[in-house]
Amino acid sequence: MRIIQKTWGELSQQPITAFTIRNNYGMEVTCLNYGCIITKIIAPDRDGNYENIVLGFKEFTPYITNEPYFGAVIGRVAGRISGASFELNGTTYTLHKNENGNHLHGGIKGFHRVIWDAATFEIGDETGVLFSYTSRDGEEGYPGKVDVQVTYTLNNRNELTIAYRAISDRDTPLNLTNHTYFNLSGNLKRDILNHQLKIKSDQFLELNQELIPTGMFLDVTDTPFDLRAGKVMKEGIEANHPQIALAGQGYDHPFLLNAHHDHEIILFDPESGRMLTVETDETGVVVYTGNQLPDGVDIYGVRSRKYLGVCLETQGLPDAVHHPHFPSWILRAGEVYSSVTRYKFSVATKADISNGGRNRSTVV
Ligand code: G6D
Repeated sequence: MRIIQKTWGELSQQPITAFTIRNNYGMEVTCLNYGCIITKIIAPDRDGNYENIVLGFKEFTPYITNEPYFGAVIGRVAGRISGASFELNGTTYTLHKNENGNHLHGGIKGFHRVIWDAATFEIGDETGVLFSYTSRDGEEGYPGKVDVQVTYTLNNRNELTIAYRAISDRDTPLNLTNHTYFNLSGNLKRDILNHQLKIKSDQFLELNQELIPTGMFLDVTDTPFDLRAGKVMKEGIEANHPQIALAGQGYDHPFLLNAHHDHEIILFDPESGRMLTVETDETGVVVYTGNQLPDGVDIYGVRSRKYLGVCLETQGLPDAVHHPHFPSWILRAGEVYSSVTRYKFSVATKADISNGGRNRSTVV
């Protein structure tokens, strides 16, 4: 297991460093001290071919604005906050409006667009980077000074763990996620339409025209959102359903998870055999199938287009500050915010997703 770091760019006279963590079997994760952005994940297919399985840019400059939020940690609050304002402890706070008068993904200069301190570590067979950042009181309109830590850890079982930890000196909203787009075909040979996705979820959130939860939990039964037995993405994306249409003909929806750390989210590409199992302690996961990916942008030499990648953004339910019946993500002063999401990369030799990839194996 080893970690290599190199200067990959510069911003505001500060070096941007790329950290490449490589385990004993050839799997690699590359990430930046800017936005904690994951720029590459190199993982094997069923024939042992090690290829990149995430969307990103081949140089730093486009990451400075990063409209698609490729690979980034999102905060203070993932998702949209309706009207870019909320009330807390009798005070109304106004946030930066960066989409249709609403606040999206932490605002104009959210966590995806700041430079984090970084420290590498090797503990046993675990190697990683500890990113830390202090969000000042009033940043993007939020109350409180918040000390945030995000740790990326890779082990020799081809597992990438993202651990989030934060503490604030005042009550403040906090709902963190990672916005990596996965494409298990390898080097973006194909889009994700033939990927299969399985999620242990009986309910999803209805969205309004601005893609903000209405507050209604909808039963997935007999809808394209029933992913409990696994579904080919193309089947769901092409379904005739108002919520699929509203999101730009695809998924962009929060799912309420029935289970935690129990193979609750499985993404599988039958052609390459690559399987990604995501386990989390978070309440939900936003599935976004890249419906709004811009055309023609260079993504590692491939022209970007709809459905080139799928995001599995584990997080609290979006816009919870305006829905008292959603689990709250108000971080109380002095309390510790702690969340873990684990990404397990394997190959399914014979299985398909319906039996949860029980035949899966790691090429290690
Ligand atoms: C679009 O609605 C989607 C979001 O869910 C996504 O995070 C963003 O593009 C990158 O706004």
